[in-house]
Amino acid sequence: MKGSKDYSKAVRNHYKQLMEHCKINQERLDRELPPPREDLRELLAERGVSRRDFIKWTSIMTSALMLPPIFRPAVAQAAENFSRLPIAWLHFAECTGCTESFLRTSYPGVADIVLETISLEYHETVMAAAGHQAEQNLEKCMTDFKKKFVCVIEGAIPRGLNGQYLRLGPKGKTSIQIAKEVTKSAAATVCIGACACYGNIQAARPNPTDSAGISKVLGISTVNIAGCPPNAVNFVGTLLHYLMFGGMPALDSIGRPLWAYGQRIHDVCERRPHYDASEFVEEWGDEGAKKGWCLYNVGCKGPYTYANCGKVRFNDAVSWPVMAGHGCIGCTEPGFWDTMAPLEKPISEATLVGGERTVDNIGLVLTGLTAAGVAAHAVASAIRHKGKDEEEKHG
Ligand code: FSX
Ligand code: SF4
Ligand code: F3S
Repeated sequence: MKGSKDYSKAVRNHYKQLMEHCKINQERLDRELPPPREDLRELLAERGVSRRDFIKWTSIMTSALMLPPIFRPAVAQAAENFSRLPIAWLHFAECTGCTESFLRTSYPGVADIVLETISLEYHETVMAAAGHQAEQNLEKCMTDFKKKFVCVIEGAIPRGLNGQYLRLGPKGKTSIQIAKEVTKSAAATVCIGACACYGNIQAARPNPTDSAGISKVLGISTVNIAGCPPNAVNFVGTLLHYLMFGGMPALDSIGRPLWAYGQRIHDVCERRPHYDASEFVEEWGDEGAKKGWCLYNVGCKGPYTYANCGKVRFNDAVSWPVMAGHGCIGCTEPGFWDTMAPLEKPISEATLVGGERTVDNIGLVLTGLTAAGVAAHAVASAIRHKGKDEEEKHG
């Protein structure tokens, strides 16, 4: 009994301290950040989102961020402050699907509306400026908000030919040069999508341009919002955390926020009872497909993939790939074009290490590193990234 009382007291103290930390940070941001550009309450009302729906959303985000309900008002305040955080959003080698999926939803939910308020100092897809004027905007952001703005990157960096596969802007700088310059002045770097995180399709075999993700090319820590495209909720939640605590959330060994990527698709999938009962779809449109059976035999890679797609879903939580009837292709995992291929067939047992026979064992082999990383990094919150130079300087 005494042990459990001590435990409850320790938990209460922990959250009390965390709340203090949150208050201090939110007060600091109030002093440091520019005034809000948008009134979130007004915008929500215009879009027909009631106060009640907003409160419900803040409750969902609070629990998704693994915080107790007392943090709900702080989450609401962070959402209202979203338009105060300066962002420079860079585009490299990619399809722009991430931006499209974030900014052009037909039935926007609260997360999409919050995202609409984002203070984009520089964003090549949506800004009106072009050429020299656009470059000046970026330089101004880097000077005015030095170490205060967040650098968001979409797209991989081609390293081949000394970076010359991708030259951008009026001065024709390579993506390597631009990424180095901007990330150095930023408070943190957030990679949006599998391309910026891990190279994705640009880096798929035989990778003729020698493309890779930002962290690998620059040797810096990045927060990786993985997926092709990723879920807007995971991006918004990560920035809410930043606005509450002044740092990024705890990450797994490959830079993904644990609150969003800490669980395996297969373990929270609504088709899992059919997997356990050995009820599988064998071909598209068969009886099993009509009955919503497990998609493993038509290539679902849910057993090897870490993400919250089944929980938060897409398009205002309407659906997600497995619910829509196609298996997960593992788009939140590094190198999935190569490691998860063929995408509509199960991974051959011949490619497995140690001759494992069950899906769960296969999952453990393929995701072993990730799982080990989750444990090792659970406590290591990436508070403001440090560039390699800085790390070297401070030893
Ligand atoms: Fe990559 Fe995003 Fe996939 Fe596309 O920009 S993650 S190819 S959805 O658009 O970077
Ligand atoms: Fe769900 Fe895919 Fe796992 Fe089947 S294999 S239970 S469809 S995640
Ligand atoms: Fe990607 Fe699989 Fe989710 S394909 S979107 S990780 S269900």
